[in-house]
Amino acid sequence: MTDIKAALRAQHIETPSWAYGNSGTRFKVFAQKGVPRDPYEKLADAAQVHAHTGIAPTVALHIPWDKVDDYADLASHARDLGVGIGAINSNVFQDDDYMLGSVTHPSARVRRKATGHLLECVDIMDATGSDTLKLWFSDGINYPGQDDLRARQDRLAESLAEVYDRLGEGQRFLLEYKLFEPAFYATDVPDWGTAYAHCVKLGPKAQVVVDTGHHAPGTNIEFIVAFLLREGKLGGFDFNSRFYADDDLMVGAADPFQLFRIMFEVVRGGGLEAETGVAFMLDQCHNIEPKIPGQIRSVMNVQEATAKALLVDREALAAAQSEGDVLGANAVFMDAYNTDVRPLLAELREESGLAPDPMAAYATSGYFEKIAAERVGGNQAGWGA
Ligand code: LRH
Ligand code: MN
Repeated sequence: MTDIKAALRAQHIETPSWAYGNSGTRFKVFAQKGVPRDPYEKLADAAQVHAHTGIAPTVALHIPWDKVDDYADLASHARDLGVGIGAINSNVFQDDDYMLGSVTHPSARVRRKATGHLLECVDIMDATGSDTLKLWFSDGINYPGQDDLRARQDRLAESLAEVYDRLGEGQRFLLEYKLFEPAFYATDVPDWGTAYAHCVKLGPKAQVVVDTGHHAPGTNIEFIVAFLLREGKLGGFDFNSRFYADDDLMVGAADPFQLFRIMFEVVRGGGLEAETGVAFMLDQCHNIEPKIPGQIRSVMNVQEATAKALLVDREALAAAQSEGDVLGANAVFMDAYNTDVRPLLAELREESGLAPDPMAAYATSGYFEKIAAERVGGNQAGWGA
């Protein structure tokens, strides 16, 4: 049990700055009380998640949603709050110039502009001390014939190579794939294979990020995780859950068993080891639920799935598997999944000087009442879409 506790204490989950702002769908973005008005306040809210869970020490930024005059000052503000700046997310999906694509656009001017933004994000990494750039491209087409699928891959590869060459010592980028939306016929980075192929061509500083909401229904995501880990190309996760499409709901909320199966392949593949460098990031939107408790619950969902994955009796599983004992092997797997790990995690938190129940601790902390009273006026943060 000691190793399991050590692995759980070493767990590191990164929360996204945009989860603390207002979000919604094309139908409505609902405003909530106490929502931050700037990246400084977003960091303060993220620090609450770390304060109560103990395992969320970094925050991913999204540019320009988190644009500030002085990124070094923002990073020192984070340190004062007891957190750090994590991945820098580029945004080449919210400018009118990008209607037909960004780095894949037919126009060289638009491609230049988009690649320029990606390079600016590396400058921001230098200023914040971040080692990870996360690249998601909304690029795609809506109608067959609208553009040349192969030419768009050439354009994408050219831009990625330029960004790759700009990366400094210890820096990397993670290429994110997504099956569809906002493009509804062909997306230029639609699946893990496309992302993987581009990353293999580029080199060791390019890895793949698995957003758990970006697959076709029925996709075996844990297989993709096992494969990418084996190839040393799993750079990280954008954790969330979905019932239908890219719903960005709380990770583990829609399918906790899938999250367990994913975390088992992470554990089995050495993905929890720090040196493997897998970034466990949340990428969610709390459209109707309170933001900070939503993040705390999400961190706890990943922690619970990880604890269950660590409890799988690997020897018994390997023995049953080698004997072809189908039901025996499945039973070993399910025993771990059906184990209530909440007492273990409550004990672990108390041993780390934290309250056993982070949700209750936050609810009685008075923090929400404080920000709801203080954060009046100004523009609440959001996606700015
Ligand atoms: C795209 C995505 C990407 C982010 C955005 C917030 O759907 O998953 O990771 O840039 O959400
Ligand atoms: Mn994502």
